[in-house]
Amino acid sequence: MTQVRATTCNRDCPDACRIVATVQDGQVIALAGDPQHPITQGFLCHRTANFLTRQSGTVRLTQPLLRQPDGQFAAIGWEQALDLAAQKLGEIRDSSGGAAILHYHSGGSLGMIGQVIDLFFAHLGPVTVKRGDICSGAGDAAQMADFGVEDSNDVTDLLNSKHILLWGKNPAVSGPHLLPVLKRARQGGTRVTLIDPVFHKTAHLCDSYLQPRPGGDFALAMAVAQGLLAERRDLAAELCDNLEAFSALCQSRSLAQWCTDADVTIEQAIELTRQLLDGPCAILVGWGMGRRVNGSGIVRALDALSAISGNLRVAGGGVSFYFKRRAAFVTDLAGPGPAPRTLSEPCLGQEILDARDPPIRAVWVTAGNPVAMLPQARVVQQALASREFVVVVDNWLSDTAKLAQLVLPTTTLLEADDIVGAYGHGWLGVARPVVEPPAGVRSDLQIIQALAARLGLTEVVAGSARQWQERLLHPQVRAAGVTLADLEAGPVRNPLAPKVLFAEIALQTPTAKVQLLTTLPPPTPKDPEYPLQLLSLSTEKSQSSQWVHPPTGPATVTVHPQAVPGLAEGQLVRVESEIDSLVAILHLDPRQRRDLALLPKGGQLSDGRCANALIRAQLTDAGEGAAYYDQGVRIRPT
Ligand SMILES: Nc1nc2c(c(=O)[nH]1)N[C@H]1C(S)=C(S)[C@@H](COP(=O)(O)OP(=O)(O)OC[C@H]3O[C@@H](n4cnc5c(=O)[nH]c(N)nc54)[C@H](O)[C@@H]3O)O[C@H]1N2
Ligand SMILES: Nc1nc2c(c(=O)[nH]1)N[C@H]1C(S)=C(S)[C@@H](COP(=O)(O)OP(=O)(O)OC[C@H]3O[C@@H](n4cnc5c(=O)[nH]c(N)nc54)[C@H](O)[C@@H]3O)O[C@H]1N2
Ligand SMILES: [Mo]
Repeated sequence: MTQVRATTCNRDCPDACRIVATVQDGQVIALAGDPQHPITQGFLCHRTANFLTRQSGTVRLTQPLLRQPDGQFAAIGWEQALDLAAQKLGEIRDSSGGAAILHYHSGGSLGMIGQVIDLFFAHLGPVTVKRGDICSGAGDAAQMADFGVEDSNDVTDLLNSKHILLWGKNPAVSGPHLLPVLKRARQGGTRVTLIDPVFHKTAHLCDSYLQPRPGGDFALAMAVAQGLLAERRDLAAELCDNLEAFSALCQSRSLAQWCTDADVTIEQAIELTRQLLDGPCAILVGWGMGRRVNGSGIVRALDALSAISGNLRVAGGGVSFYFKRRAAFVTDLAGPGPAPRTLSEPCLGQEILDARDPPIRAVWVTAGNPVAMLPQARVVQQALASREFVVVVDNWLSDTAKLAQLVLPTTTLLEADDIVGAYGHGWLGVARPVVEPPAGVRSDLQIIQALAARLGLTEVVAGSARQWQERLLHPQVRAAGVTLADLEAGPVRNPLAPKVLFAEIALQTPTAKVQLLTTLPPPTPKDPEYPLQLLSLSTEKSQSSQWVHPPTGPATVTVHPQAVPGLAEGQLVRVESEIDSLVAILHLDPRQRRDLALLPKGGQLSDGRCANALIRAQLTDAGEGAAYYDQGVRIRPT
């Protein structure tokens, strides 16, 4: 018998789509996007449309695995696995304290029930956790500093824009459900401009395209701000603090100098100024741009452009970086106290190695593949491989799972029972299993509850998935008339989400004014030995390290032909950084800048495709992010 069942995608993606699955005899046979969902609009991205390769493919884990004395994994039963985990964690906590256990929780699932896992570890210890945010830390810090609140105008408000600046953003790959909105806006006469050092697919649906130097956006913003201040100074004074210091910063170089620094023409900067003055003009800030040593400074500069041009509080304007995906949910499940210690996420490998009194003895990894995805992959690998007890809860044998003592197989996005918000729009959804997980697979909640039962913490995490969903739906959302049953019936827009952010909500800074930045961020690092900047960016073929088809053979490195004189398309090359190198297939693309080398994000170390093996752990200027994209490399023949 064939049935159609709906769920919400829980991946780390701005779109949080509603998926319609066709199920036959307990197997999912087809996946599609829900045509009724206002954002999903009936289509799925490549990686989710093709998820069945992972759902029932050979990568899928269906039994707990325990490392044996000979170094190999052997399948074991759940009772044995959980007894061992409870015994080891209990023993380490009792003898060395909770600080000796690190719980690393990343973005494999954005379901809100993930908080219950954190709650368990808070009661077990509290234990050591990460601090900082490799994904959006720099931009989050920027928006919090400037506005005291981080949220966006409704996506459909873009239909009110006269101009849209896609600033360092590639929605065609990283969040394709923005594209229908952009297309509709263009049909209504909106002009869309892309500002991105990398030429990519999204450029094809824009009216104009600027290709600044990577990290040159700060200089470009200063050039634009000069023109805006000349026109809108009085308005800026009303809305913003620090106007004098900000103007002095903008005037510290000439227009020509800023443009040279950004590697754009003066005409291009003037055209952007014109668009911001000819509002409403929306700035959509990509997440990628913040992953630089000046990333937070760049986002602050873009915030300033929106504010001083008068676009911040108006329909069709705004400077959107993030939608408050957790706003409809309870996020303060109280543990018994703060973490005894935090480790910086961008530097996690070294921080684990350096931790003392107590050292990190055990690591529990939830929904993350830190070996492949954190900077300095080999150090992360070495740090984890040298711990006494590493447990990875995942549904495939990732680079990180490969070095664990114990691997616990868990559910996929098609088996999730959870509640989800989105960071690219304001709609909420529930994830309901469209099929039962295979025998031998347990959800994160089941795993943590079974562990809690062995460690005397049953009560702390008790409750079915649905009970937790009820508990986690925010009382204010209920007060606004939205229930869990409503979410189960179909997508619901978060009733608390603003349509035009600062027209409805006051700025949350101490003076209720925009805090303009007053200092220059650090310069982009340059090393003449490694002249190409490595950008390892999202690809439609994978979600971080979760590839549709696990790739084999060398990765492809893309560069401008003149960046590698004498080297030919398709030849094998060595991509070298100051810390490591990898072999790749050369692809020449004359549309790219001459100072860039592009690798896909998400390659695994064990496949020889991991960009993070080359990337030194460096912090962003604020927010404790990872400056993934400020790594110099060079390319040599093999
Ligand atoms: N298919 C797919 N989709 C994904 C993901 C994936 O791995 N695969 N990952 C998900 C995750 S984890 C996240 S956080 C989101 C967002 O994922 P991101 O990959 O951060 O996506 P974008 O926000 O589009 O930002 C990337 C863009 O920033 C640009 N950029 C980099 N440096 C600069 C710079 O100095 N200046 C300017 N102007 N631009 C710059 C890059 O060229 C790129 O086009 O997407 C999610 N969606
Ligand atoms: N070089 C480079 N590195 C980057 C980036 C980059 O652009 N370039 N981007 C960075 C960004 S933006 C991010 S957000 C991070 C992402 O880094 P990670 O969050 O580590 O990304 P994934 O590789 O997707 O790992 C998530 C894991 O969770 C598993 N998983 C899926 N569902 C579940 C579940 O329900 N339960 C459990 N327990 N596990 C589950 C998946 O199988 C997967 O192995 O990577 C960062 N790393
Ligand atoms: Mo991310």
